[in-house]
Amino acid sequence: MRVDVVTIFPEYLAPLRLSLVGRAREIGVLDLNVHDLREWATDRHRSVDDTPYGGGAGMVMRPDVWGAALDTVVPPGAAPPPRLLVPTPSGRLFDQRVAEELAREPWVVFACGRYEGIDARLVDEAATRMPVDEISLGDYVLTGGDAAVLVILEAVTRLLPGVVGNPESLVEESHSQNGLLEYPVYTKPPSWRGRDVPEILLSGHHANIGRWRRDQALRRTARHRPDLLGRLDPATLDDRDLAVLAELGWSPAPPGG
Ligand code: JCZ
Repeated sequence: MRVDVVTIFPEYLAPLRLSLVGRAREIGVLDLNVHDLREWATDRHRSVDDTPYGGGAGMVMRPDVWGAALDTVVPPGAAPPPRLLVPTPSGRLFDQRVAEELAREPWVVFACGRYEGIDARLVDEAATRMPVDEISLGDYVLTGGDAAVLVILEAVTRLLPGVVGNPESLVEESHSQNGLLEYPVYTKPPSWRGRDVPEILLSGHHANIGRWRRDQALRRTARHRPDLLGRLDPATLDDRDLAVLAELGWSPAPPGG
């Protein structure tokens, strides 16, 4: 997978040399190129922003500088074109489904804004030449797109072939992507500061352990993410699930909504 990132803070992406993303680059499954937007600035001060039309606080990134950058990174006529991702709090929510979708792309370009964001014409014009997604990590405000790119790239890179040392963990993870939060995990020592590992996990009884873990996942989901319970397919819930959920005061929606 080829990835280009355009930013005014190329150093912000330095952690991408480390850890899992670093390994992905070493083994050649990720070709990551970081570009300094100011290379496409044309004035003496290398400025990339200006005051907003219509007034208001802060500065807006200029479409002409961004347009020149994208023309270089994505030469007109590049076929097939890359997917352009623009982090913004007003974008489509990033989640594991989007990560899996992106992991199948051969080429992704990130446009990292700062200040009050990028002139809206940039996305409109780019969309005439390539698929564009404005993408949000969630309902909170960052100072720029760079931290979002770090997060998105980590989530995507670990899905690329050969990056995660033990591919079984990806398989297990996709099994556990049953719409519930993860069950709690434990390791040695068996007793720590007066707290014992739940006895059932030491029992070696795998069916009971599986059931206990599912109960825990249901309880955690009800507590932290009740919105996810509403999205479960009732056909995936067995009698024991329904009993656990009923105890928590939750019952599935009747079919047909
Ligand atoms: C550019 N401010 C880009 C994205 N989920 C999320 N929160 N905040 C952002 C974001 C904020 C930004 C820019 C200027 C992304």
